[in-house]
Amino acid sequence: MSRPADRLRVAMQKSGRLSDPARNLLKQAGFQFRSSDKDQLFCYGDGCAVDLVLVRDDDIPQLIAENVCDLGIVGRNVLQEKALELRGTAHAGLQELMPLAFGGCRLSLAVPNGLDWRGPSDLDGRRIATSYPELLGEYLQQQGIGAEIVALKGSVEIAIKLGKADAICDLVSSGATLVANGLKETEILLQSEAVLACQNTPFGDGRDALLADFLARIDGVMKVQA
Ligand code: PRT
Ligand code: ZN
Repeated sequence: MSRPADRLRVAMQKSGRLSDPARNLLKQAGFQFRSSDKDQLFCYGDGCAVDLVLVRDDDIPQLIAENVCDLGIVGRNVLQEKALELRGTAHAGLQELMPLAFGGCRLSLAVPNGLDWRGPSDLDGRRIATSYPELLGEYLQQQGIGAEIVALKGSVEIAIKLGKADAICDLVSSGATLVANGLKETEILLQSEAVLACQNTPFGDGRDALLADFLARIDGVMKVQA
């Protein structure tokens, strides 16, 4: 896709927890869209210079890092995990522009209910299953804990029952999933919510003014809701 400098391309989740609130936010900010194809993966701005790309949330940071999209609406958990993964590469430089006050959750450590928890150092020499190996790795390093990270794409909460891990590091919102799996939350690594993400350098073309207008409109909606 060629990149016109007079339009902003925003990546957001196609379907999932963040899709409806993200769409509502853009609607309230006065942006309207029409789909270009039956899969509705690309939506053109209707009377505005903002277009949407609808993808899996995990792909959003990379699309921004590679300049395929200018902005993204994504969980801080996904953004920070990818930013750590891209550290030191040609695609480093992702940043959070604005928290959006929906999609709230936390990335936490959890252990079996029966385990007597004294503190993070209890994890020394243990195996921890997670879909966030970078964030967990950084935490373990900061805490000086030598634990093995078992990276899993999903179903992290059953890793202990399956004998693959002694603890997990996963997203928690109500805590019901932990309770259902006989686990207790012990440490919070990251408080997360949906955020606006972009690169940490100006575009250097017409998109800088479009971004300023976009942010002002989103900020206006956030202030009304606060
Ligand atoms: O298909 P795609 O890859 O786009 O979607 P996805 O399935 O990866 O993501 P999705 O829609 O589940 O979540 C998108 C984002 O929503 C996450 O990256 C978080 O930023 C945010 N979010 C908020 C959550 C939760 N709350 C949440 N509770 N994401 C996941 N969960 C899961 C958690 O992983 C665990 O399995 O819900 C379970 C725990 O919930 P409780 O309420 O039982 O504690
Ligand atoms: Zn995902």
